[in-house]
Amino acid sequence: ERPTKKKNDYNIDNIFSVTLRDAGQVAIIDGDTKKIINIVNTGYAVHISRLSSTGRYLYVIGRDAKVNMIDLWMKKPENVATIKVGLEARSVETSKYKGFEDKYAIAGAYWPPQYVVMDGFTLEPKQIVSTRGMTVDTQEYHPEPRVAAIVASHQHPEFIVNVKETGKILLVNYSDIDNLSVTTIPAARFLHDGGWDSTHRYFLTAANKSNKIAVIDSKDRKLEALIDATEIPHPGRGANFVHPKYGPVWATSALGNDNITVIGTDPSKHKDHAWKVVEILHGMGGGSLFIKTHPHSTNLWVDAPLNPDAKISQSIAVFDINKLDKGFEVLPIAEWAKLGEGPKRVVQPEYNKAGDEIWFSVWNGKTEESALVVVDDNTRKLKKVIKDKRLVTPTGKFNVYNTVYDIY
Ligand code: DHE
Repeated sequence: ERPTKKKNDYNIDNIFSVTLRDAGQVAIIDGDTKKIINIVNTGYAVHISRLSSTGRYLYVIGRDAKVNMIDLWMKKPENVATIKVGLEARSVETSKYKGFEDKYAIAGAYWPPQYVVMDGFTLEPKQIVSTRGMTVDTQEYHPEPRVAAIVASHQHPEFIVNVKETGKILLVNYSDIDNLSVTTIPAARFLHDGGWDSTHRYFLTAANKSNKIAVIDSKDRKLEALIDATEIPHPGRGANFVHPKYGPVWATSALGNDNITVIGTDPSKHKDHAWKVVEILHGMGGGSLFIKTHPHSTNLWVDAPLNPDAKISQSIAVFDINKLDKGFEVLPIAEWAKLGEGPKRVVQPEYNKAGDEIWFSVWNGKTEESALVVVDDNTRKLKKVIKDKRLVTPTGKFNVYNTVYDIY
């Protein structure tokens, strides 16, 4: 009964899926009008959203390992399929390689330790694969290595799967789903989150408690580098920009200190700087989770929602990429939202499709008022506060276009 053509007038490319963590829902928001299109029920303590490669289907994962598939072509986007892939999970992704658009989805579980490759249209499980095995360094058996970040390769029909406790990165080739072939790349223990470099060839991912960034060459299917980064790097998907001195770079912030580690990513034209820490910037403080910029912007935004100082956790730092030595400006995002009591953590910057505005969640307690704050990227001035009693504990936000095309 799914529509055969788009049944609504929404500009799907600029829709945002917003995690409503403690409600177990996502808010589908029209990025042009800033109006809520629908609130869709999802899994418990819902975590992240990813799009199918055509942008039509939205996949959401709950911490209870429930995957919800939402059809953005419907008059009012709603769930069209759902499955539980285990008891606890954090990650979901879709096939993006040419010829496999919208064909497969994958979810990674914390418990049981496994990943599940599914039919992208029905969520029917095609392969359930255990991640149990030996650790990368001591070669000891680990009974419950959790699946952390998963990204879809643009170079081969593969999913790139981080197995946290064993420290191994799996390239799961879905070209022949019945005879699955998996390349195992040793990296470092405690793999967590990560993202692509600007060319979408290299995947940079944090082995967070090892204080390392692993770089995977997804084209040649090998480990390109292991780079030191303190203290507990936490990139989200990281931020790509052209450094005035070092050329193309990718950056991560950290949980344990104020470091923003900047790594050269261009082995062809800036060979000397490739896979080296070219600069360490200093942000507002530790407790940072996410960092973001956009190819059309010269701003680099760094949050710090887990910093113990409320002045810091309720603000955002913004650097000018062309004047990094000048330090950062602090914008009091939570204050702009004019909310009542509560922790009001400012978390996860996300751009609109055009790259001219940036959205922040002001993440308050479950019974307190939260908000989304939209800032004009050019002027760094407040553009809009989105408030609605249905916006309970907003955290992650995923713009359709930027998520489909891995723009960050
Ligand atoms: Fe996340 C991404 C795991 C707590 C918000 N988080 C991820 C990813 C993993 C992960 C493995 C990468 C997924 C991918 O790319 O495929 N997160 C965990 C945890 O294990 C942890 C530390 C504890 C837990 O019990 O879940 C945890 N995460 C949180 C939060 O408390 C956050 C801040 C708020 C919330 O909504 O729960 C949170 N995590 C996020 C967000 C992303 C994420 C917004 C995606 C960021 C992006 O821009 O890609």
